[in-house]
Order: sequence, then C-alpha cells, then structure tokens
Amino acid sequence: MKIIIINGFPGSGKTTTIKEIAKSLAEEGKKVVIIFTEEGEVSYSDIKNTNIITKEVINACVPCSLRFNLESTLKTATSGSNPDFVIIELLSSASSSQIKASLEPMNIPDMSFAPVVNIVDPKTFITDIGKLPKFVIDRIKEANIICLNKTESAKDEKIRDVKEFLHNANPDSTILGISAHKPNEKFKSLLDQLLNNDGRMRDMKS
Ligand SMILES: Nc1nc2c(ncn2[C@@H]2O[C@H](COP(=O)(O)OP(=O)(O)OP(=O)(O)O)[C@@H](O)[C@H]2O)c(=O)[nH]1
Ligand SMILES: [Mg+2]
Repeated sequence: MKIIIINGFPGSGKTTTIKEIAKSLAEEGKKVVIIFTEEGEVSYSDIKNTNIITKEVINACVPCSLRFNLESTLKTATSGSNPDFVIIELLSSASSSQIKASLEPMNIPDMSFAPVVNIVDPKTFITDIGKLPKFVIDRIKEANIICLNKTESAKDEKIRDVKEFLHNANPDSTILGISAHKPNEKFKSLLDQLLNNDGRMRDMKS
C-alpha cells in the first residue's frame, strides 16, 4: 500500500488533480482510498468508480487532532480492504513531513510513501518571498514534486517566473507544469513518478 500525500494552497486544484490520479489508477485495476479533510469548490461526491473509496477526516483544524484522526481513518480504511494506494488531500497548513512521521510507526504491512506532491496555481502565486506566508515556503521545501497546475490557461511568462522561484526555493524538487483539466504528458510523468518512485528521491529533475 502506497501513500500519496498531496498538499497545496486552497483552490490550487488538489481535489481535481487527485480525482484524475485516482481515475487513472482505478482504470489500471488498482484499489484507491482517498482521504480528505474538507471539501472545497470541487467535491469527491460524484466519483462512481467501484475501485475508489472516499473517507472524510473530521475535526482537522488542530494539527495534533488531524494526525490522530488521519491515523484512525487510515486504520479503518485499510483494515477491511487492502487498497493499493491511499491518497491524502492535506490542508496547506499541515506539514506532510509531520504526517509521514506520525504514520510511519503505525506498522501497516507493506506501507510505503510516494513522492510528496505540492500543487501550485501559477496564476495566483506570488513570487515574492517577503509576501508569502512562511507555511507556504515550508510546504514547498517539503515537496518532492511541485506541480504547477492550470498551465493550459496561465501565461508562459508567469509560468516561467513561478518555476524559477520554486526551483530556487527547493532545488531538489521535480517541477512539472500540468493541467488537471487537460491532462498532458507532464501529467503522465506525474503518474509514473507516483507509481515508480518513493518519497526519498533526490536525483530527479523536471
Ligand atoms: N483552468 C483550470 N482550472 C482548474 C484546474 N484544476 C482545477 N481547476 C479549478 O480550480 C478550482 C479549485 O479546484 P479544487 O480542485 O477544488 O482545488 P483544491 O486545491 O482542492 O481546493 P481546496 O480543497 O478548497 O483547498 C476549481 O474551480 C477547479 O475547477 C486546471 O487544470 N485548469
Ligand atoms: Mg479540495
């Protein structure tokens, strides 16, 4: 069972991206559990695929209760069925490193972590370190893969500026320009990396 953590600023497209990832995995016959803390603009309620189960984590506003509730949700989700993938949509205020550290000792058989993904909307992203909240920089530094989403409708110049900023903030990350609305080659590359790499990869470039 591989855990995929998807983080990112509100409205960046986490849910839309996760639904595309889950659909692709389910089409390959994989069993997927999606765990989310609260539904934003896009909801999971219209998923009809029998290979995909969704679970909401409640009372997630305090980081320690988020960790506790995630652990118990993960236990329930994995006790009955044996999913191939668990995808967690994380609040941008929550640290993926802390979540990984609290899930690792649960001793779930065959548990592994995919690269941690952070989703960024280049259209609204501010490339000024002085104006960005610290937690946004922390999330970028924790990510193994940073996806610039909505690239089908963003200006090339803005995409370039944001990519350069993100590369300087986290030179070890793989940066991919994707569109969850129109999945492209880079979206396939994201899927490949989630399937084939682990959270420790440090030698891949975009
Ligand atoms: N143009 C464009 N819009 C997108 C894309 N992906 C998502 N969106 C839109 O962005 C908005 C937010 O998408 P969500 O998937 O709800 O984003 P989220 O990060 O899960 O948001 P929260 O759960 O509220 O933090 C919605 O209106 C989506 O339709 C994309 O690839 N291109
Ligand atoms: Mg969402």
